[in-house]
Amino acid sequence: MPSEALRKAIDGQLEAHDRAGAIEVALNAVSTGGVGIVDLYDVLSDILVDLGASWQAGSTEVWQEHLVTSVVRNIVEACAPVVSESLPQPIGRTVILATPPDEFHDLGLRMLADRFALAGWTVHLLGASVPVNQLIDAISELGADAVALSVSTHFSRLTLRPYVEAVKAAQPDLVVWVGGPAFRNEASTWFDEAMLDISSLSSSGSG
Ligand code: B12
Repeated sequence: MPSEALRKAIDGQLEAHDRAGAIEVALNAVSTGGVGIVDLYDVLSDILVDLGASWQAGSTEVWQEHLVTSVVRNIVEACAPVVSESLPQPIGRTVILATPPDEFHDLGLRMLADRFALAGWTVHLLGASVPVNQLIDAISELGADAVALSVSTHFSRLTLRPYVEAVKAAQPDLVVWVGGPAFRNEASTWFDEAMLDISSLSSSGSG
């Protein structure tokens, strides 16, 4: 099923406020429709980005945004068995995923977790608003090789730098990646090695 057709089918279920229908369309697409998990997540991301723009323009109510977001989260969680079945051989590298304090956008991070898993990484998703000392403890305890931090708001982008510096001070050899909507238009003020192009991760979940 091409991405445009999938987008249209999911949009139709969302417009009808049909949670079960949206999940069914998505699961059918990945189980029998030849759609990869990564391709599905790209469609879901596009839906959310358009939703954010529509909310900002005042044409979508906050409750509508919350409803669609929660259906998308349902879809992602419903895909867990498909992701488990598609995992490649482990590559022997471990990544921790988190957002800094007061950054509550964690859905992108959740999708990113699956993208790392589909590329053979061992993944530990800590989720939203993780205090830096707790992240540092988790890095040691879980033996992480890398940390991927997601920020969506400009505010979090500002607080992220001291956060990353604290992590780097405690774990100088750790790879720290940053990403998310707050970097979409202005990545250049960050040091290059902190930016990861997710399309460079293996795409075993696509096609
Ligand atoms: C859903 C949503 C919410 C939900 C969050 C639900 C949740 N638990 O995640 C709720 C309703 C809670 C929310 C709250 C708010 N939101 Co909001 N939200 C969104 C929305 C519509 C979608 C976000 C999303 O899930 N996108 C889909 C995911 C899959 O995409 P993604 O995050 O970009 O992630 C992908 C990539 O970026 C990448 N990625 C992500 N992280 C990383 C990290 C690394 C290392 C790498 C390599 C890649 C990577 O991988 C993902 C998969 O491809 C966006 C719109 C948008 N344009 O993004 C606004 C948006 C992010 N929100 C915004 C705002 C302003 C807010 C609020 C301040 C609103 C308010 N006044 O209360 C609060 C802030 C809450 C907080 N303190 O965190 C603004 C941010 C503007 C800004 N730049 O500051 C946006 C852009 C909307 C807009 N157009 O204005 N929001």
